[in-house]
Amino acid sequence: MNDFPNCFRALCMKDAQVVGYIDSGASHAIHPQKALSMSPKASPTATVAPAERREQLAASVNIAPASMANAIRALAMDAVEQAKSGHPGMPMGMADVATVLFTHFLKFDPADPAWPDRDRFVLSAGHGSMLIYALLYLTGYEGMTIEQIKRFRQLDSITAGHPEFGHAPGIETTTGPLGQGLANAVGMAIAEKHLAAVFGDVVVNHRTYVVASDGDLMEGISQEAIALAGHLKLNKLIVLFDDNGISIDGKLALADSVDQLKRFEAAGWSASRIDGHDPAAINAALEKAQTASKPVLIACKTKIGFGAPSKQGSEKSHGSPLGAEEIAGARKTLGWTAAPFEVPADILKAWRAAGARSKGMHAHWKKRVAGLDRSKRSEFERRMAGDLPTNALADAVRTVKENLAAQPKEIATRAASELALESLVPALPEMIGGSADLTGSNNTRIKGMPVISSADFSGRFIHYGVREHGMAAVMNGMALHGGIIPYSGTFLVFSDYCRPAIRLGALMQKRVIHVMTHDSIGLGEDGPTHQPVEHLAALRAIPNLLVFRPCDAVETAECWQLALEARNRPSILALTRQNVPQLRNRFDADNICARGAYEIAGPDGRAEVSIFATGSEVAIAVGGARLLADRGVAARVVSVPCFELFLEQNEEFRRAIIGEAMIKIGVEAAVRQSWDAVIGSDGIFIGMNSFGASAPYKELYKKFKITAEAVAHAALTKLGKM
Ligand SMILES: Cc1ncc(C[n+]2csc(CCOP(=O)(O)OP(=O)(O)O)c2C)c(N)n1
Repeated sequence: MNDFPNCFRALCMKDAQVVGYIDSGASHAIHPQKALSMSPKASPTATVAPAERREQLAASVNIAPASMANAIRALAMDAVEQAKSGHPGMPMGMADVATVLFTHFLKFDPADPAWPDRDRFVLSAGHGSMLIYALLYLTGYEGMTIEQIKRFRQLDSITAGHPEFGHAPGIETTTGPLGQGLANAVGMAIAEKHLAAVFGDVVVNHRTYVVASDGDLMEGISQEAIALAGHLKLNKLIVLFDDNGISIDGKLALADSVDQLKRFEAAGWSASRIDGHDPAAINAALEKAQTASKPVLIACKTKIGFGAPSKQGSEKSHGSPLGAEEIAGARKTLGWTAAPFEVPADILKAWRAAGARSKGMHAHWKKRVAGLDRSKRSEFERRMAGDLPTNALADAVRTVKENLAAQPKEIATRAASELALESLVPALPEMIGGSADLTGSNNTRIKGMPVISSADFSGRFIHYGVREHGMAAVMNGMALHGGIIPYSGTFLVFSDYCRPAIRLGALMQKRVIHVMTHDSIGLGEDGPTHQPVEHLAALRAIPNLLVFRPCDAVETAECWQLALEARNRPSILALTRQNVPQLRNRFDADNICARGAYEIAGPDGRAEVSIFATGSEVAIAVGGARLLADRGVAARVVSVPCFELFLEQNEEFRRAIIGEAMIKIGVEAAVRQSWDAVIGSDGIFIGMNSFGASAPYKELYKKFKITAEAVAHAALTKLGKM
């Protein structure tokens, strides 16, 4: 282990034989054979990175990698001990792998954690959070101070129990729910390929590295992510598997006997196994991965809790403090004499040098960006900043609404969504669509929309396959990467299959748009397995998620606009399979859905009854109001396309919308839960309280008594007029 620096020096000397050339005023070096094989299209800068990395290695490494890794181990032990909770075993086991990655391969600049062309590092095994906190501290990220490490898992520290995106610089995604990070990384790798295809590898050329554990690989979502990555040949995705054979219950063999190498190979990956405590082997595997033509799995055989005298290799080091005695023993075994939370100056210096490794590359990258054609540069910068193109969205929505005012359409809201997309997709090049094998049903692919494939990543649409959970997490990854607004489709009933990823998207405040069609019993014949009943309520329960259920084609366009403008939250667009009438026939320049609810129909004078409805049930509510009018009862109808936006409005607005009618009725072909906030606990609710049934949809509405007649009947009964 200790002779690793020498092995590295040997590598560097080998690199002395490379050829040099000039690019953007910067001198780089590449292997002669690579220079020969480069296609005219490929930028020379695309292949230069490994050589640059090796060059920089010599400067930074004069401390044995084992000592650098021990700094991670000591910080992990000390922080978990001080917090009296946490997971020391994983950081101690993966310290050697992380050391080689961060000191020799990872392209990153602690001074600019948001550098768009940095390599992404995803700690999918988020319980090992002290691994990333230690790395961020050691490599010199501002803000990740030793004080923060000492305050691991304490209120208001940036060192939360599991890594949280946005809390500390250098954390690319929130992890903890196993499997999610791995799937996010697939999204990041797709984003990289797409943006490189659009803007060129002169400015977009980075890798995505993942540390994943047994738990990550046991989770079902990992299969979805791995299969998609293999299919798309994401060769810049490198998974470092912490192959320690231990999980919480004990030996992995208790529950799992999958041959992971074969599994990954079967999915189209390149897979190998190495000794995860041997820096030379780690280095060789990572070096090989730089030129892979497929995604790469490196199974790193490690010992959980490496160095702990009695707990190494045992689940006892997984998720609790080691204890003073064990820590003292580990310090002895590792030869670590520094006091708790102290890193010897020479070791810290070597780490800081590793943190400065990519500064030259960063500077060269900036020059290359500056050298871009002006409009391309500003477009690249706009997209990476997440800004929408000026006026493009408003103009696109305006066009759709003007057309609908001129020529009203009685269509399903899923078809209205396609209509909106026909204007939005060309106007917003950052939109990348998709579907989990329901493209024709979700209407998420407009005519002529090119598909992303392993041969061509410049497309705009992803066939995710039947992989809803993976799809939702991949979209989070694309949004986290930046430069892309992902949207995709499935049936609303399958939002359950996406829920963990939707929740994390909301927690991370990412703009991800989930088109979910077939949003009620209105889907008809497919029956109760496909008819969402509790799903709207369940989605509305997720904080920071916007759940839109537009009632017609105009509302659908407006809800699309709101979802796209919501920079810091994901959205659900719940859309019908069945046709609905266009209720908004007058052109409104304003986005009437923006405040979540509005009166869509009402009497001239005071209303005795207020009927609130969403989606396809708004037309039913309007029908109910008409029947009431026939009986001399004045009723108003309020469309509520988005509960969350409505409930955020000030009290005055909410009061005005809720109105003063004594009788309040809610209509939605779903369960009542979430409706009391609008109609009050004494309001009348017309909806579902059981699963649906298989039949033509009009019959189902009658069977479940979600009809204009039922609305009128309920109001008249309450008024004593029946
Ligand atoms: C989806 C999900 N289920 C369960 C857990 C709780 N949990 C945390 S770590 C872990 C498994 C630990 O085994 P492994 O992934 O091999 O990590 P190691 O023990 O090697 O650190 C579990 C079940 C979780 N974080 N996420």
